[in-house]
Amino acid sequence: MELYHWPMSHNGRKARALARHLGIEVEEKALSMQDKDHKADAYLAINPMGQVPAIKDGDYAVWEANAVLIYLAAQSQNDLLGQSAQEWGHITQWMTWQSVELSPVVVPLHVENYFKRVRGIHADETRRDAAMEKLRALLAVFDAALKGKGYLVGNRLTVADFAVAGDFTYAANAGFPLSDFPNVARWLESVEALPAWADTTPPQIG
Ligand SMILES: N[C@@H](CCC(=O)N[C@@H](CS)C(=O)NCC(=O)O)C(=O)O
Repeated sequence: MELYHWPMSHNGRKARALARHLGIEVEEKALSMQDKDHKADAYLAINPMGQVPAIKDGDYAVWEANAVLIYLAAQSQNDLLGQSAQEWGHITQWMTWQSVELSPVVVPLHVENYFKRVRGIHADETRRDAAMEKLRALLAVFDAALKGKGYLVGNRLTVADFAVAGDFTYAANAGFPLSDFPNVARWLESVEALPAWADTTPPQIG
């Protein structure tokens, strides 16, 4: 099984971390974004969206990071996919929340607060402030959901934690206000303590 990623990619990171956490033998294939490997025909045949991560397993391919997580978790007997209809509902809820609500807010903050800063480019303050306001609203919801809980669903690690934690990969670099959301900060510390999470920390830039 091949797992296509890019070392800086927070979406690729969560797939790499889950594969390592489960001890699944995957061949990690690092693409070069600079060389536009992700837009080359050979890769578009695997993921026509031209994004990472994606998995190729024989003739089978799957892309969209959260779908990749489900495919990886389903490779072995474990309880990362939930143990009941209720857990599966909540796992899907948080994975969808990450993809539809959180990710569109996190990406502009990566750009404005981190990637532009290390390149010496001025941030677009209007874009940054709008994203930060939305992030605060989302973190308030997330923090309330984590009150009194170690993990998001069933009080144990599931694919939902991997799915959402990917978006916190650059939380410090991009200035996420985690000190105002103590349950989120505590949850993130638990995920960051996983050896597989630490092993997939992206290279620091700037
Ligand atoms: N919704 C997709 C987003 C994937 C995504 O945007 N990946 C970034 C890297 S973090 C990428 O490949 N960007 C290159 C591009 O969009 O051209 C997922 O969750 O897999």
